[in-house]
Amino acid sequence: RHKFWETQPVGQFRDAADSSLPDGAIEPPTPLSEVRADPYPLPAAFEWYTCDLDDDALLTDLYALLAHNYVEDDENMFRFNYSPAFLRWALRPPSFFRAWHIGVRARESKKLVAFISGVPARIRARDDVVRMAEINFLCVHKKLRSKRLAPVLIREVTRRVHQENIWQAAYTAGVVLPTPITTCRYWHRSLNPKKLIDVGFSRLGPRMTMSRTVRLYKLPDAPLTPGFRQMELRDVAAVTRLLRAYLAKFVVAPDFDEMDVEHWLLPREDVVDSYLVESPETHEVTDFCSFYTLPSSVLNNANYATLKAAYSYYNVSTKTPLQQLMNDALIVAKQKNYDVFNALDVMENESFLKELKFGPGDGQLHYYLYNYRIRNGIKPSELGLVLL
Ligand code: NHW
Ligand code: EN5
Repeated sequence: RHKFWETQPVGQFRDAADSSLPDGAIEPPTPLSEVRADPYPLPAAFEWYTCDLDDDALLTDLYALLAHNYVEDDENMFRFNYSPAFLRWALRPPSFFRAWHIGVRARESKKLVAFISGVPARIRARDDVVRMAEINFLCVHKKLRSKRLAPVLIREVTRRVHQENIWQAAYTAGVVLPTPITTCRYWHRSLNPKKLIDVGFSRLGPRMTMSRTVRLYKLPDAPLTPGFRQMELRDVAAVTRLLRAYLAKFVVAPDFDEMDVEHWLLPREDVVDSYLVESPETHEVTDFCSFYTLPSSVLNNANYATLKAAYSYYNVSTKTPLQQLMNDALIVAKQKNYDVFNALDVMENESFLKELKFGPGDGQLHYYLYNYRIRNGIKPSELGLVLL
């Protein structure tokens, strides 16, 4: 069934019933001297190419590869369109490894035809903080599909991760592989319902007119919570404290320090937005919310080329009710001209999705760990990790 995945240290479907297997590493690390020293062989027409994201020309090529060949929805109506600035941000967190930005080029033309990446992260599973790689942006050009290139890319990134003495990884996918730790649902909150309907992202509900729909999704012009403002550099310590305390509640979550928070959560225009509530009396930071910007190309539509989507990232409420905080997030996203606000049913998101008029999408997101078993998996509400 899974000729490649059957050979890998991941939860195998056949072990699912066996609850005697312990949590933690599936196989032990091997001595670094035993990690294969040279890259896996590629078909002769191709070569490995370690990408330098400082290089604007490379970044443009990577952007184009993904814009034309990355993830689509099940009806091929939309395709993720990560911006160059987003890719730089996503791939260069604190202590990133350049060797983990792995391209494949055609030997002759030097055209970039495939890619896979990893970034380092500390991820906690129950009480075990583990150094992992977060693997993302696996992509093979449409013309080179089904030739078993993906397993070569995955083996090669694994080898380069092992060379850094890291033996675990986290990744998400829309497809089912052996074996998800949990399966999440995408939810969508219309901000610009007319455009969403025009491009086929959503449909006019039964017994609904366009004007009733527009009214249904209307939002105030400005956030409602007193003290709601953008996060700034001076807030990093306070936000780190809030977030660490909050993420401690989940079974699987990142172990963020101040450097991580500065990188992942300080606002960057059209990449990541973060807001907090500073108490007007005590000036204490009590609540936090964030979203990242990931547009999708609209395929085959005469009127629109892109959909501007915000994706819920990390949110923490200690004083402002989470629903009110997220309503303010919707309001600022609307102000900034996003068409839709997306969220997964992770963390405590279930508590506001229906109330704030999110509807379930047709897509799922499966979460995976490599070489780390979590017996019986977890529920989406026990997951405190959002990958880009
Ligand atoms: S998920 C997004 C993945 N990208 C896309 O969907 C873009 C559009 N599709 C493509 O570019 C986020 C191709 O279809 C891809 C497959 C490249 C997906 N993950 O080359 P073949 C991520 O980036 C398996 C893992 O012939 P292809 C996360 C498939 O099950 N495996 O297929 C990435 C089969 O194996 P099997 C996937 O269509 C996580 C084999 O690939 C997969 O031309 C990576 C077929 O290969 C997927 N999304 O190319 C794992 N899709 O055993 C990281 C298919 O079933 C693991 N496959 O026969 C950890 C590594 C680090 C460890 C460190 C200790
Ligand atoms: C991880 N880094 O399927 C990336 N998106 O629901 C890899 N559907 O946008 C994994 N099909 O439901 C990515 N509209 C896996 C996801 C791939 C992309 C994907 C889904 C998620 C999506 C939309 C459009 C569907 C178009 C036809 C959808 C309904 C919205 C509606 C709004 C009003 C209230 C009810 C719901």
